[in-house]
Amino acid sequence: MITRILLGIFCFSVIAVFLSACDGAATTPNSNAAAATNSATANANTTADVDKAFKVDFASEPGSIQAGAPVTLAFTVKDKQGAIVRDLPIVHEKPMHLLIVSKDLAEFYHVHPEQSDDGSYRVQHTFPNGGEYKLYADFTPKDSVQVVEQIDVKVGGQERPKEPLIADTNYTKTVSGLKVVMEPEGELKGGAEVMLNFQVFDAASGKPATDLQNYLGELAHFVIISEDMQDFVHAHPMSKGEKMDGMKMDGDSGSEHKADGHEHSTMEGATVKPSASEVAAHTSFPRSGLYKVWGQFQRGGQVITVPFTLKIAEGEKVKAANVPAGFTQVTVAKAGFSPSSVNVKKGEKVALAFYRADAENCGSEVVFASQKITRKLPVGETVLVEFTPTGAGEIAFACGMDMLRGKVVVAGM
Ligand SMILES: [Cu+2]
Repeated sequence: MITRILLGIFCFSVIAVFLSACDGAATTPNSNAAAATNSATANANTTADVDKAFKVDFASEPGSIQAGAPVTLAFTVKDKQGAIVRDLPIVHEKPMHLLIVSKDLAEFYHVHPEQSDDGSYRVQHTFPNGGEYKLYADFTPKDSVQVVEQIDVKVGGQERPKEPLIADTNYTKTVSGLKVVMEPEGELKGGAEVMLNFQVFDAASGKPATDLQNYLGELAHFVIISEDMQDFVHAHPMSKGEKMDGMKMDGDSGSEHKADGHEHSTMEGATVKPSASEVAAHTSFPRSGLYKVWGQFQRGGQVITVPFTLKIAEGEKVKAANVPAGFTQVTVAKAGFSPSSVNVKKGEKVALAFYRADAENCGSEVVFASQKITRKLPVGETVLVEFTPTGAGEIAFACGMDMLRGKVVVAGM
């Protein structure tokens, strides 16, 4: 069965001295946004009432999954008309990313289904234990935002005792010789934007680890899941020098993710530069409660998964929209601008009241390029934009990252 999707948003950045000339690589989480946009996937749609543009039929072979026995997990992506969606664009080197997580968040697997002749995406997996698991199938259909489908599965066989989820009091973890120190910057509270800084060290020498390899085209991958498993984020670092407000995303649907976007990555014949030993993730946790964060790094050909558990405090109540008479409210959320198209008559003033209810999207700015209007959109503030169009036609607006898009349609007469 497919459950409701709820995602957070991520804008990731790598801040590291050694990292140069990266050209942007932040993919964000997402989910079933109804609107097909060809913007990058920075925004997740969390509302359950949005029509799904895509659905996923899941099947396992054999049908009953047993602990210790290999099983094939098959995902068939279908569009609104029920037609099978083939040849999903490659994002982070794969057409589909599958995260398999046990209900207690203790087990975590990141695997990659591949397309088979019938159009389904399949991967073999062996669940080590019986019990309940959740599958997150993460893919980005052509001309769509990123989609994350959540699927619950029950695995038969011996169950292990549940591991309690306990918030870390110490953010230093050592896994497979890699010491990772996480330092959150900003308050860990629901809806607030926070920077998660990660420093990596060689555990044996204590020196910064500068021999990280690109894993799926990135220096690090982060998956963040809430205690109730509803919020899911699959995020990647962004390049140095690009800030959240002005960053360009390279996740444009249809475009292949650049595996060699980082200069330190392995270029044939070139000297491999040291990798960055610091990675930063700009994100926000949608709600209060416990979240598990898995950082994935690759070193010496081995993928190292480092888990953290964070306690997110209750956030502040966000002010409601305050729309003056005569203004049309345009809400900025993960699914984009709503409404995304506003009609006016020629000669009439355009009066829009932009309102961003949460930080779970990257829409921190609205830009009307043709009008030379740029406005910051702080969470909970109602921001008014007024201008009088000079002629008929469409006037586009977008978020600062050009991922969320909308338009004003000026009728001829
Ligand atoms: Cu993946």
